[in-house]
Amino acid sequence: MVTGTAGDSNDKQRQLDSARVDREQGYLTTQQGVRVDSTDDAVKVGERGPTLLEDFHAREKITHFDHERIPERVVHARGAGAYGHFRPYADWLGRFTTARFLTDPTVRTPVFVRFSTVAGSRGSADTVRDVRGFATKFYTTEGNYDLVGNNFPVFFIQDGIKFPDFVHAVKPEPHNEIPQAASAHDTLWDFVGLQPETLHAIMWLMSDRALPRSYRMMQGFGVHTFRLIDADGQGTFVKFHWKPKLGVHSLLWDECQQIAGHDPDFNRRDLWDNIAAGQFPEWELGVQLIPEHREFDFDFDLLDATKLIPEEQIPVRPVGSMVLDRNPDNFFAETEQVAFHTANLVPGIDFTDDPLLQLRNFSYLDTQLIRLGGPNFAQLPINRPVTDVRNHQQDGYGQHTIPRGQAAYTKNAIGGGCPALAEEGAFRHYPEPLYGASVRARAEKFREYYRQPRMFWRSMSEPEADHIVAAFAFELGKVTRPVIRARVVEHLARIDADLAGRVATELGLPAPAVRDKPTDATMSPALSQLSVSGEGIATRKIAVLIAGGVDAEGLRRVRAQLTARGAVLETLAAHGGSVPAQGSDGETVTVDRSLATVSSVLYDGVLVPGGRAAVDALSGDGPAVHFVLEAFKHAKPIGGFGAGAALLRVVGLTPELPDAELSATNGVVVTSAFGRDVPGRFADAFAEVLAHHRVWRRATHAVPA
Ligand code: HDD
Repeated sequence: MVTGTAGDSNDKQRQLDSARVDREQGYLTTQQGVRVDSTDDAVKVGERGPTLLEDFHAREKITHFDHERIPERVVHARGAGAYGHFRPYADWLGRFTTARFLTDPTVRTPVFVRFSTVAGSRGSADTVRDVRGFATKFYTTEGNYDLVGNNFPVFFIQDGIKFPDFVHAVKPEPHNEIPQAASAHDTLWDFVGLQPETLHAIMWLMSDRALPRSYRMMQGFGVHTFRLIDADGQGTFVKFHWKPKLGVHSLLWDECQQIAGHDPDFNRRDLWDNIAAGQFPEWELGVQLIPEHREFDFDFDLLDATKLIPEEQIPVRPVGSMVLDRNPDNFFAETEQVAFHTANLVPGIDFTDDPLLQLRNFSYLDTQLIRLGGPNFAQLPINRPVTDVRNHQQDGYGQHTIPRGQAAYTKNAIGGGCPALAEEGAFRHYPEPLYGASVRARAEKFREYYRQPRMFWRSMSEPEADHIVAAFAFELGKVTRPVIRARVVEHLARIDADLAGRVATELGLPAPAVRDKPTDATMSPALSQLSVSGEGIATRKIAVLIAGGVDAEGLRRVRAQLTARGAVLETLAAHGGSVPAQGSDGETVTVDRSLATVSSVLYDGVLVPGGRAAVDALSGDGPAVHFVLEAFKHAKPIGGFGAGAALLRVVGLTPELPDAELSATNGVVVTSAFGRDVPGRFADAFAEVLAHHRVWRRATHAVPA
C-alpha cells in the first residue's frame, strides 16, 4: 500500500481532462447550450392548463431521462473502478516480450481497473458468494492492453461454448428470477453435478476466496495461458498473477450475509474510501513462464482453464507494481462505460488456443456493441487509448471524431497512401503452425476433473477447510431436489473421502462409497490464503465503543499508536454528536457513528476503552454488548483497557486478571491500566492479533450472537 495524494499527472488523465465538465459552476443550459431560467414548471396553457409540446426544455429533459439506462453487463454487472498506474521493477522480462510497459522501468503506464461480482445484477450486494472480476486496462504507449482476469486462477468450464449454459445455471432462475446474486439454488448445482469440469472452480467458490474482505485484499489471475513474444518472434507461455500488498483476507459467511443488509456497498465503499483517504492499494504483477518446449510436461493441458500451474512447480516471478490512486469522477461515464476485451493486445503478448479464451475473444467486442450502443464505443473517454487512432473505420452511432481526408480506404493514392502501414511497432500474430481436421471435440487430457480440486482441498489450513465444508452444507442445503445434492456429494467423494463424508454428515446423507481411492496427494501450500496474508494492520477498521465518562487520555494514547500503524479507528456510541470524557474539565470525545447505524460486521476489530461510568453504561446497553460478542464470534481481535477490560470479563470473554497485567489470550487483549498508564505493549499486542486478521483457534460455536 502506498500513501499519498491522487496521482493524476499522466497521459490518460490529461486526455480525460478535455472530457470533464464541472457541474459545480456556470449556468444550467439545454443540451444545445441555451440558458434555462426555470426547470420546476413545464410551459402550459394557463397555470392549470395542459402542458405544451413547444416546451423544448421539458421535452428534452424527459426524453433524455427516458433513455438514461443501458443494458447492464450480462455478467459482472456490479462493479467498482479506479485509476492508477503500473511500472515494471526492471527490464528482465525484455528477454521474453517486446511489450514495453512490462519491460521498461522508466515507463509508468496509466491503468483503469474494474472489480466486480459476476452473477448479481447492478444493484445487488457486494458481499455475496461469488468470483470477483479483476479487469485491468493498461493505456500503453503501444495501444490499450486489457488483462481481463478474476480472483480465482481457474474457471468453471473448459470451452467458451458452455459459457451461456453456465451463466444461465448460476443466474437467477428464469421462471421467477430468484435468487438474486446467489449460487445456492437448484440450477447451478444441477449444472455442477452433470459437468464435473466445474469442480475445481467450485472448490474455490466454496472457499474463503469467494468472500473477500476487500477488493484491495484479493489476488488476481489472468487465468488462461497466454503467450509472450520476444524480439525474434519466439513465444513463451505465460500465466499472469496479481498479488495484493495488504495480503489476502476474507469475511466469514455469516458476516457476508449481514453486511449485505447493513452495507450492500461494502466492497465498493472500502475501495472508494481508502483511495479518497490517500491509502492507495497496491498489487505486484507476477508471471509464471513456461518455455514452449515444456508445453506437454504437465499432467494437465496448458490450454485447460480449469487447471492451474502450482507455484511450487513454476514459481511466480515478480515483474512490477500497480497502484490505484484516483477514484472516478462519474460512475456511469467511467466505471459503467469502460469496455474490456481479451483481444485488446499490444505487440509482445498473444493468445493461445485455449478454447475458453478463443470464444472470449469473440464475446467481449460483441457484447459491447449492444451494451454501449454501436461500433464507436472505443471513442468513449474511458476507452480511448493514449496513442493515435487513425483508420478507415467510419460512421456509425456516436461518431465523436471528425476524420478528415477524402480517401477512406487502403490502398489509396488520393490521401498520399495514408494512414501508412507500419513496419515498426505493429502487432504481428504469432505464426503458430496449425493443422488438423475440424472437429467438435475436446482433447483427451482435458477429461480429468478431480486431481486439482483434491490438491486445493488438501492445501487448505484447518479453518479454510472447515469453511469449505460449511459452504457446501449451506449451498446444497438450499437445493430442493435430493438427487442433485446426492450427485454433487458423489463427485466430492472422488475428490476426497473426508470432504465428502463431512459434507454428507452436514446434509444428513449417508457417506458416499469411495469408488477409486486416489493415490496422488499433491499439495500446493501457495493455495492457502494464509500463505499470502501480508503484514501489518494498515487500513484495518477498528470500532471503539464509547459512552459518557470514557477514558479520553487512554484512548488518545492507544489511538495514536494504532493510527501510526495505519489502522482506522471509529468511535461508536448510543447516540451521535459527542460524549463527555472522564473527569469534569468539559472535555468531550467526538462520536463518529451512532451504534444504530453500524454493526460489528463492518469492522475488523473492537476496542473498549476504560472509564467506569462509560463502561457501566455500555454494560447495560444490549446493542453494545451484542456488538462485542458478535465480533468475538467472528474471531476478531477484541481489546479493552481499564474498566473496558472489566466489561470484557463481565461478558465472559476474558478470565479474571490481576491488576495492571497485560493479557492476550484467545485474541482478547486486556490491561487493567488506564489513562496515561496504558502500556505501549497493549497497542502492540492488539496490533499483532489484528495483523493475523482473525483468531481462528478461538472456540466460538457457543457464543450467543
Ligand atoms: Fe468474461 C465480462 C472475466 C470467461 C464473456 N469477464 C467479464 C469481466 C471480467 C471477466 C472480469 C468484467 C469486465 C468489466 O469489468 O467490464 N470472463 C472472465 C474470466 C473468464 C471469463 C477471468 C475465464 C477465464 N467471459 C468468459 C467467457 C465468455 C465471457 C468464456 C464468453 C464466451 N465476460 C463475457 C462478456 C462480458 C464479460 C459477456 C460481460 C460484459 C462484458 O463482457 O463486457 O463478454
